[in-house]
Amino acid sequence: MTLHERLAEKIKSRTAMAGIVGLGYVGLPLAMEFGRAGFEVVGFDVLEDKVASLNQGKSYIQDVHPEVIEPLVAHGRFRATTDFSKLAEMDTINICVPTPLRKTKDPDMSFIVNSTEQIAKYLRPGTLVILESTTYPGTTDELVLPMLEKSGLKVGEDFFVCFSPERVDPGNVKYQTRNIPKVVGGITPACTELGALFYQQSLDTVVPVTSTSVAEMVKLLENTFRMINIGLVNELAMMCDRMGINVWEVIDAAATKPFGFMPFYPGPGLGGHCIPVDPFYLAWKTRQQGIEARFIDLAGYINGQMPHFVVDKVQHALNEHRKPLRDSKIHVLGVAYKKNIEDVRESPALDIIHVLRQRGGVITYSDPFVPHLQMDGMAMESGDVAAGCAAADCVVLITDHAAFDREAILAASPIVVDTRNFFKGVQSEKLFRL
Ligand code: SAJ
Repeated sequence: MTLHERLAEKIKSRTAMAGIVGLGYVGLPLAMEFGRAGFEVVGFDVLEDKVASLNQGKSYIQDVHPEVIEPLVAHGRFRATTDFSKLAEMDTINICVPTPLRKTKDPDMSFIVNSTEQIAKYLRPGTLVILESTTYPGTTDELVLPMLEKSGLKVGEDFFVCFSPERVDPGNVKYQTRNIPKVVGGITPACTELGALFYQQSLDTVVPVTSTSVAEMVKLLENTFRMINIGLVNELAMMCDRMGINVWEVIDAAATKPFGFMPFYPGPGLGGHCIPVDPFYLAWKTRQQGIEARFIDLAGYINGQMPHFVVDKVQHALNEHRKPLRDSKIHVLGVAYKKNIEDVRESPALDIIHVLRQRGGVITYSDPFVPHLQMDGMAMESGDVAAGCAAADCVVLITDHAAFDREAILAASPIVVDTRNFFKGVQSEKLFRL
């Protein structure tokens, strides 16, 4: 029996030991799906406290509920460790670590490199390694594979390597890890076959593609598509503002077109750790090939302008009420990067607060998902919505959390700048829309 056949048998019988490196919003839900499918799963992370809480059956990921993780831990189906030597016992290893951008918009590959170094140290014949972290096309072939081949093992025969993009949408109740189609591409056909077979044991739909680069590019197309279309509607919003046209009404009416159109909406800027980041992995790589990713650069510029556009809108609203921005009290509603979640990474609210302060604004905020906010060396606490609005000279709604009460906010506020069309259909002198 070849190593390929033996691994296939272990996967089909679910006796393969499944390792996951990186237990965040991607790795932990994946570990749960592998565990629920019957695999014994070992999660690897560098953070002791995360490992300790997971081994007590506690989850720190909003989409992983106690009733899922507790039984898996209790029945020994899932355990977490900081001991990377245990990688030597794994038959499959998924790498689910962050791929941030540096301030220079260059990729920070350190998490992938450190994880791969650990895997290379303990790599055994017959192991399947799958990179899931979003990255530039070529990473798996050019960076990960050479590090693993230092072991002397031959890919496609002794061990197997794939790339499979993560498509986790935190907080999305309809689409969770199990029912989101999973694209997977291997270094060799045997790698792709084993990668697809592995995911087929736990996930509803698997989409094999012919190479790791195709799989890497699929993810970048998905998120670049979003980022550029958001940039388009943000530019449209600035045009409509100048022409006195309600951009929200324009988009809603355009969205009635039953084919060939997909609505995107203007906003205060682009937040999160995917959309503002992923396209610049592609831009960085194509620049090395002598191709400028002009759509990406332009959309990045436009999206980056939105926080300033919002601050100008606040200044205009105050001006209409004969108030300078300097020393005015501004109450910010919502600081998370999108509604109904607690993540503030890359949130445009942080940029807006920073610029408002630079222009002399005195800032308070309310966000039911973000009780504390630390920025510019200052610690802020989320305050009561009605009280914050009533005490302010101007309220600016940045994140349209469902928990916010439209009527109560409008009643309490002297002026409201609405960056999300949260007050759709409401007519009021107090309201200023993007
Ligand atoms: N945004 C707009 N206008 C829009 C849509 C989004 O301004 O029309 C803003 C959001 O407010 C946010 C940022 O863009 O600040 C990103 O929003 P997002 O809806 O794209 O949410 P993310 O960052 O959580 O993106 C994730 C991505 N998932 C993965 O990468 C696996 C993305 O591919 C999904 O399409 C997206 O969730 C989703 O659809 O929710």
